[in-house]
Amino acid sequence: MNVISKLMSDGNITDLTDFANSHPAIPERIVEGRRQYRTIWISDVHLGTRGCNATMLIDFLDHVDSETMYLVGDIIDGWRLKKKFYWPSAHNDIVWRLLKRAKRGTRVIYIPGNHDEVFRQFSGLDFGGVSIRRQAIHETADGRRLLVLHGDEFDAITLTHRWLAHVGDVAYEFMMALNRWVNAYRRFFDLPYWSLSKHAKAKVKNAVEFISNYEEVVAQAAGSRGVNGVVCGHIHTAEFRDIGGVEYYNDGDWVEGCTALVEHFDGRMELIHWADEIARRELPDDAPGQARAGIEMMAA
Ligand SMILES: [Mn+2]
Repeated sequence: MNVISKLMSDGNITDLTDFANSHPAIPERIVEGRRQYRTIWISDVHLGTRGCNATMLIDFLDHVDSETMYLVGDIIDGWRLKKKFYWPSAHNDIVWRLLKRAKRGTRVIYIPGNHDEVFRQFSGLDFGGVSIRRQAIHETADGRRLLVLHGDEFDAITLTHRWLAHVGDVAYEFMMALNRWVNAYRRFFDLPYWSLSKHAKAKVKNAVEFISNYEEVVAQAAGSRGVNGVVCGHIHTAEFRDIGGVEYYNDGDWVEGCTALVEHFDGRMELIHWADEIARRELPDDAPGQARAGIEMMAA
């Protein structure tokens, strides 16, 4: 079943339980001893676009498990789907994997973003074991309270729209296409995945200013609500830093960065860069330390 054409044609969301009972095109990998986390946060997957790194996300989902999983928005890119329908079976397989873990008992909380805002109208409801919320408060194992939201709420203040309009949709698309070419080339020569715009963003002064301004505004808003920290996505820049006593976490994206935020069972938080994890996994166990360090540098 193609879950997205079903949703778009008759909006029948109740069939999702049946969908979780069907079979994915890419079979789930049987990984012995999946990594266990207390909580996992992912966002900005942008299913329905060519930019989405579905292969990497499927690999991630088949290697990890958690008691709770937050989908922090822009999981499905409704904007682009409306313009041009693009839905490869790998994207269906991701939805299947997410619904499957809800069915297996993971508490899945979906906080729609601006690209999947069509789901915001279902806030407060539960479908196929997935709770849809506008935002959430997460309590860590050691009792810290974290506000979880997508983050587009702050666009008006941080002028994201103006910044994005300036950079332009077309330029971004071009960059993503270039990113795919660079990485196809790198794969051919057995080089690890490398994010083009991650490097470009770090070089462009305006982008750096915009990002730090955004982070401060979000942290300040969270602080005024009396929580210890905030988890968001939206700007595709994974980060963890203390801003005026408020923990700011951004779980990044699965377009280029391929990152997830996790909470360990003792409440410790960690940002996981999945491309690095794959590079590490593919290294033979007896590889000399120097080669290992080299790969980590390239993947950084
Ligand atoms: Mn967004």
